[in-house]
Amino acid sequence: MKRDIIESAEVIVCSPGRNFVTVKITTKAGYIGYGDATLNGRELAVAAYLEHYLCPLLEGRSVFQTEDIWNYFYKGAYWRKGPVTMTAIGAIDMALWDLKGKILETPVYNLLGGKSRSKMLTYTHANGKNLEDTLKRVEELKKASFEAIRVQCGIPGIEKAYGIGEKGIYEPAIKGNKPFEESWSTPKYLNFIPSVFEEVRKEFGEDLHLLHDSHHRLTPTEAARLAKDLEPYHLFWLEDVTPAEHQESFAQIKQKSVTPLAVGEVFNTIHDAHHLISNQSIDYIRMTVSHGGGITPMLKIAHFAEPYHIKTGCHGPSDISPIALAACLHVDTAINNFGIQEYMGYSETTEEAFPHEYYFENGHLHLTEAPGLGVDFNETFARKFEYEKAYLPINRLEDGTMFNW
Ligand code: EZ4
Ligand code: CO
Repeated sequence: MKRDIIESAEVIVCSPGRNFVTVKITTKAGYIGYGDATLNGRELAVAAYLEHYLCPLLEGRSVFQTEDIWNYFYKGAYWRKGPVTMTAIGAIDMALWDLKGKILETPVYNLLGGKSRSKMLTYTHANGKNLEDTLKRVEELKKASFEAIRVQCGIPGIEKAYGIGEKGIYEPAIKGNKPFEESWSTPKYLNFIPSVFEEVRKEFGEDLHLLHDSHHRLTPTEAARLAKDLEPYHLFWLEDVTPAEHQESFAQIKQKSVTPLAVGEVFNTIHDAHHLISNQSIDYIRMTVSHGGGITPMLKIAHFAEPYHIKTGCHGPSDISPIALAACLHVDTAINNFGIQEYMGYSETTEEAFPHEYYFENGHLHLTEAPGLGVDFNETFARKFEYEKAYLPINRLEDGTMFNW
């Protein structure tokens, strides 16, 4: 029996710690590969796309044909791109790479170029309600060995700003039948944020890598002001300064400031970023391996970015499962132009549902020699937690105008 021929592909929707959509592909010889199809707040749309349209076409295909299968789904749908489509394709792609590694008894990174490094510089989030709280969290994360920290802070006068967690845990999707409403004032934000970084540098010195996420809220002019105001604090990067659909915006910002720019967590194909890369308007490309169509396209994007001096900084929120995080880490390990890996961490329930080989130590994520992606799925345990609808928040200006979240 040929070990690489697919017998079946199944979609599992459940909520071990939070909602996750997992693809399980089984070969006729009994090998099992896993992919992550979680798209925060839109999970069932991806599950339906997979169940009705992609999974039934996999039976009889060879898991080694990642390039042909990816294009079969991408070109073959006629309707291209979009987060739902690309997350669905991405989950299958990831599961196929997992299977290739398991069948060949080697970690996936060995199939992508081999080991380019032994560990991945990793950043996590400090989300304080106020300055004091933020400084405290930076201190805690430094003690926990992080060398790179994304610093967010509650803004005086804004009741519910982006990225601020209760008791240290930040989870943007909230269970219920309607999105939670946040509010926003760009002037208040711009007037306050530089003072946060001034304080963080004063307290912790120059050696810590500091990052910040504006979460798509500024115009190019406002973004340039912030980037310039933050220059004295030498950020590792400033993330998502403008809504990223408009690629030309970034060239304007780049001309006005030397603060490094990162973007890409909502991109789903190279066509969202090709001008950004070829015009050298950004410093880091941040696509999510799962939402960007999987390992196959992420590898191409990283290679495309390399001659333009652009490094990767893959999105690694807690709303992609450990399977997708592992997929990031295998790409990170294999490419030359790796920059940094985001890592928000998971609840104990999520950890139990997805036992994994990767581990965090001394500010870095590490992979082992385990075959495939090195993440298992404890299906019986995970299925005990039923899916519950949860939405990402929406965001309004203080006068009620709908704004970018
Ligand atoms: O808002 O993953 O950099 N990280 C982020 C995340 C995203 C969420 C959306 O589901 O911006 O927190
Ligand atoms: Co972000």
